[in-house]
Amino acid sequence: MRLERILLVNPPLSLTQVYGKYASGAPILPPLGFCYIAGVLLEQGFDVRLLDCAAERSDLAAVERAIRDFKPQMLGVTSTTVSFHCAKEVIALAKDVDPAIVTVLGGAHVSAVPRQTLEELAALDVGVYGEGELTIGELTRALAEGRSFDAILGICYRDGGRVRLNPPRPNAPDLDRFRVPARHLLKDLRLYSPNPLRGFSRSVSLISSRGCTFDCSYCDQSVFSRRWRGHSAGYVIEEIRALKNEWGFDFFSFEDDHFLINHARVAELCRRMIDEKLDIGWTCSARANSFTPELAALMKEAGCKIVFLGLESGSPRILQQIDKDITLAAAARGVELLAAQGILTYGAFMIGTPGETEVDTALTLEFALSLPLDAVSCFVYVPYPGTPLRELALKSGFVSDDWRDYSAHPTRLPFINAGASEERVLEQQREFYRRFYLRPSHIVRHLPNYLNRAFLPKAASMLWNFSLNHLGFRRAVSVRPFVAGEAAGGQRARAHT
Ligand code: B12
Repeated sequence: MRLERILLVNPPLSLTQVYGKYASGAPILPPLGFCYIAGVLLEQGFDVRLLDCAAERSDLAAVERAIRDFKPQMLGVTSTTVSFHCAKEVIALAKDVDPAIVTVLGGAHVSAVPRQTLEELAALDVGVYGEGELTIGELTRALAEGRSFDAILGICYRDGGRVRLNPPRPNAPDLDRFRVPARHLLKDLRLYSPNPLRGFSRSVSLISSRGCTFDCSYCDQSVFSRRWRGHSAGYVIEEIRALKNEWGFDFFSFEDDHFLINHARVAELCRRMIDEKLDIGWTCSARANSFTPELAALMKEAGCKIVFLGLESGSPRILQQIDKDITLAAAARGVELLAAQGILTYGAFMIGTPGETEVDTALTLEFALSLPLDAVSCFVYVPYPGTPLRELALKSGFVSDDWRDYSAHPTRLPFINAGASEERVLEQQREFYRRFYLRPSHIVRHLPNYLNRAFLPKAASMLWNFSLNHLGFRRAVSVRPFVAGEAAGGQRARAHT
């Protein structure tokens, strides 16, 4: 076929759909994986357009306009499980507008359940599962040359009336071979909001490594597997330098699952940031027991301001059940060590896991209150497909088969333990936030951050929403509508590490 124009669409998913009533403090980040894919396609010489509906606040009508104006021969869509229902709409729409468009879906959801995804979505021609760069290159070449797809690793596709699942593609051993993501295709990098701290003006996200070697059973590693690969320090420094010099970014958010897997690499990166006087701020996610005092001190000197820690639970029994491979004492030591260095800590917790009792949940709140954490998230457990813990969830209670229930802060829980009540779990979540954030000591300590001029409007909106959610006004007021053109973002909220 003649393959010249490729439209890439990140589906229209609003922050409210992802974060429910906690949307006002939630971040919008660039779809980096998609930008890597776009980079490969540009390098191959295709005319590529990228529509990030989530950030641009575009709806299906905008997707339809883009298809009619640009007339792509291929539509690429990215999706997690949370955005899968929107991806379905985009793909079905594209086929309605032009049945000849080849539709391709990549990302976390199709990577976890490739065959099921094609079976659920008749308008989808090809699912790319796992790392996408090499696969999309081969797929486009096969399409352009009219070759069959049967030798392309890492895809699931329709062959006549049958769905075929080809074997997985091994991850590329050398990450540095990939070009930096084609962020320039995004409409406006200012639409994205990893929040800069006081003293910084513009922030941006980047990935310095892929995969994680730990076995946390709630975590979906379908894309990159439980193997780890890192970019070299030189590659990362060059990416930072370009983002700083060409775009003016001064705050960098490393979105790696676990930034500290290879200490030598992090130490080299930090030393180069210091020696080359990059003068930047940055943040990363890591396991709480992965720091040494020396490394934390070096990170601080290199500009590290916040570390996100997936602490998950205060119940030793639950920690063991989710294969977190950490003790409470070790987790606490990590938080204290970072706090002693003056690095802010953000702890992500999770409640409502399979078999969890009220005592376990109470232990989690107590643990959070006992630590010198600067901010927290309390997520309700979601049984993402492809995760080992989902198997236990299926045996322990109700598991929703409607993907629309799978969001960061669901209002209709996708998993409820047998005998537990949805209302009670959500009440425990509200209590968690109330007890953590309304402590006078916490408010006093963080007052200077809330008085930061750049953060003030956001803090006001978060405070307003917090009052609605936690002081009982919510029933009188509907959830904030999704307003086109509205600026969004704020403090980070996630539970990956
Ligand atoms: C950064 C991040 C975020 C950011 C922003 C995400 C974004 N805009 O991309 C924030 C903090 C906002 C976020 C929010 C959430 N996240 Co998140 N996030 C991540 C994280 C840590 C990195 C994403 C990334 O940039 N990866 C690097 C790139 C290179 O990988 P990639 O995006 O997967 O893309 C590759 C392939 O998937 C493929 N590909 C992707 N799209 C396409 C499209 C085509 C056409 C093709 C051919 C290929 C292709 O090729 C790419 C290059 O190899 C991942 C974990 C991870 N390591 O990926 C979790 C992850 C994606 N998040 C996850 C979750 C659960 C969430 C939340 C629900 C979490 C929460 N509790 O808050 C929300 C929902 C957000 C949403 N809109 O769906 C899960 C998804 C699981 C699932 N089955 O859906 C992951 C996998 C974490 C985990 N291990 O469980 N997240």
